[in-house]
Amino acid sequence: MKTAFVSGITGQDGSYLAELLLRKGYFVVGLKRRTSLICTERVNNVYDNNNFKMEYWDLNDTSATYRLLLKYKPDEFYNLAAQSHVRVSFDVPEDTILGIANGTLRILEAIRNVHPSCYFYQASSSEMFGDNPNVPEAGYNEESRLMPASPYACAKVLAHNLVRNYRTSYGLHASSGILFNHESPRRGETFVTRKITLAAANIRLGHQDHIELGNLDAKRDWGHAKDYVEAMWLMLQQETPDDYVIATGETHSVKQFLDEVWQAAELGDPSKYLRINKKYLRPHEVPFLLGDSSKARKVLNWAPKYNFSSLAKDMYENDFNLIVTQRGGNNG
Ligand code: NDP
Ligand code: GDR
Repeated sequence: MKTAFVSGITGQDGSYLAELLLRKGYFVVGLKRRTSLICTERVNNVYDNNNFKMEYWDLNDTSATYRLLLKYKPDEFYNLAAQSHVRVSFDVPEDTILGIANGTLRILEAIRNVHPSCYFYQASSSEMFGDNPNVPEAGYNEESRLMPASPYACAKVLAHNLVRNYRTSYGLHASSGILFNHESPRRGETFVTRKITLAAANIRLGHQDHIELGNLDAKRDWGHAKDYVEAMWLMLQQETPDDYVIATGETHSVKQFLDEVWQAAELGDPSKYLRINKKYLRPHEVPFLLGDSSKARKVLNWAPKYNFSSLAKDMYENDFNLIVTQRGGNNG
């Protein structure tokens, strides 16, 4: 039985990845930082599984990293932990950069020193491409120029380069998945897609009367997290470590996502419910992201099952059912 470490276990991707690995017969060790409130809701499905164990750990804790590597000697380490909110990274740049960049370095050093046979996955991000004015026609690929536009993206670039460096310098099996935006019913509530699906469900059920958003023109290549964790696993099943872009190859604006969800909710014209609030604008925006995942499709034989519409529908329907269960509805 293989053992896998998943950092960021309480997050969107960590929870889907844990479920996938358990289905594949792994023993999964979820690495969780201490929080004042219990926030294990996303892993409720796996918590009591005999092949699942939660351990306290933090990106900033060197001794815990060494101790746990020596205790379990995992076959695979998926590093998903991060302060992952781009706008918030402008408010807490040091925390974001120390966690993502130093934290990744800390894991790579520990693997190199005490358990070099462990395969390593790094959660790199499409945000690394930033505000490059010259987007390739087919979208960004593994060789595209990185022009990070936030403290978060700068940290991800450093971590991404460290992974490549440890791979070439020390022969570690270390791969980076350059994942474009991926969403799901488990997406954090302050990311724009989930904010929109939650608002639509609350408005439909009479619990809310408007939604406040920032920049509606930004375009993103949005996929489903369930499809994307499959790609993470595939990367660590390859003989040779490498970097891969994971994306759908379609881009849509925030406004288009809003329209799609409003249509699913049968709420009519979204502008009747919309207020623009400057507090959601960023000091520096990434206006356009589109990914070219042809390498992953060819080498990993990976392809997404969800598209833009089925993603929006899945998220809206889940939020509608969630709110009916939690709060009931006045007109649903
Ligand atoms: P989430 O924000 O949902 O989850 C982040 C996880 O990291 C949470 O479990 C969080 O714990 C944990 N974490 C944060 N800080 C620390 C710390 N100092 N020590 C230990 N754990 C910590 O992110 P996603 O699941 O969406 O993303 C997973 C990874 O993929 C992240 O690294 C993200 O940057 C990256 N990524 C995400 C993309 C996306 O579209 N979702 C696209 C590309 C990359 P807690 O629950 O306590 O906050
Ligand atoms: P992003 O996701 O920054 O792409 O990072 P987010 O959903 O936060 O923003 C997407 C776009 O929507 C615009 N926007 C708003 N965003 C938020 N959060 N709230 C709003 O009210 C709002 N209104 C408009 C933003 O300006 C932006 O252009 C996500 C994270 O998961 C990262 O960790 C990951 O690396 C990248 O995706 C790929």
